[in-house]
Amino acid sequence: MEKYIEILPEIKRALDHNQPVVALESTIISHGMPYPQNIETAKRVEDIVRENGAVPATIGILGGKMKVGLTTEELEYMGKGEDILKVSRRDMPFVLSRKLNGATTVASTMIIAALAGIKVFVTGGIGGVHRDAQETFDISADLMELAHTDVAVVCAGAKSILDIGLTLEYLETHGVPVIGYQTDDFPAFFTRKSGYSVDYRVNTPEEIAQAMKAKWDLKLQGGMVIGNPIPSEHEMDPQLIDQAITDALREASGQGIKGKQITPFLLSKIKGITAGKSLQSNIELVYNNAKVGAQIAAAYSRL
Ligand code: PSU
Ligand code: MN
Repeated sequence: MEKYIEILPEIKRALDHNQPVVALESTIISHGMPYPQNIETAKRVEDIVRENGAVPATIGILGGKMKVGLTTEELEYMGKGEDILKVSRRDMPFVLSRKLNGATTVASTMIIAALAGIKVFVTGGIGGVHRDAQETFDISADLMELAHTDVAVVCAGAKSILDIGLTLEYLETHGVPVIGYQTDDFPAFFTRKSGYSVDYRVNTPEEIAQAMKAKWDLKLQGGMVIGNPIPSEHEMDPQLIDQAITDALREASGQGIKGKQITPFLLSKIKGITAGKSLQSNIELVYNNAKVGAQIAAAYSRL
């Protein structure tokens, strides 16, 4: 395994001593946000994780090695480099064997976090079932990973570029619990409510940690989705964001954008249409997730 994975000493030490560690993904840095806000955000997220009592572990692949924890130079390269592939589960064997560079999605970050022994992972939003999946079969590998890999994912729900109802159905089929952190409504990323209920509302990090422990004590394989709504003051106007999403989807279909390109394409279009407001909301919701994720990791390590 040493051939493939490199864990920063500080993170290794924390894991060896059962201290809280929070995994962070890198696709959000390389393909989800523009430079330089991507790097500023990634650094601030790490600080917030620390301020809330956990050690941050930003995950990515450089020179064919899975990195658990990135140095400042590596993190900056993730945000600037032109040769950073978007890497999900199916891409990992080749990015490793060809010694390439890659940003990890929710799916591949979960795989690497699990290999390192990290139980909590913070991101912005998970991938899901796309709106026209009946025809395109476009269902993110993130969902399958949540079915199989034992990592809890803190997110602000799923964006309505996806079909949120079908995404929740898929998670139910695969036995993935969907939790609302201090909410009954599954959050819709830019907005606090999607109109779909969560399976369980949980109000404290301690209670989430206890449910994680019960799940894995029982060997109920797989992850958990913790939906943490964007703070109200950073929420977007639902009509504005809906219109932006509709326009972006129309443009994507007009240009024949498909597969792994679709999410980055839509995010960048939506940012343009909303004059940057969506990016600001995106950044704020990740900060909020970092805080809650660190608190959950801290509670889990106390059990
Ligand atoms: N949602 C965002 N920003 C992102 C992503 C999702 O708001 O950057 C990324 C995550 O890394 C997620 C991935 O795992 O997109 C899903 O891509 P796909 O649908 O191609 O599996
Ligand atoms: Mn897809």
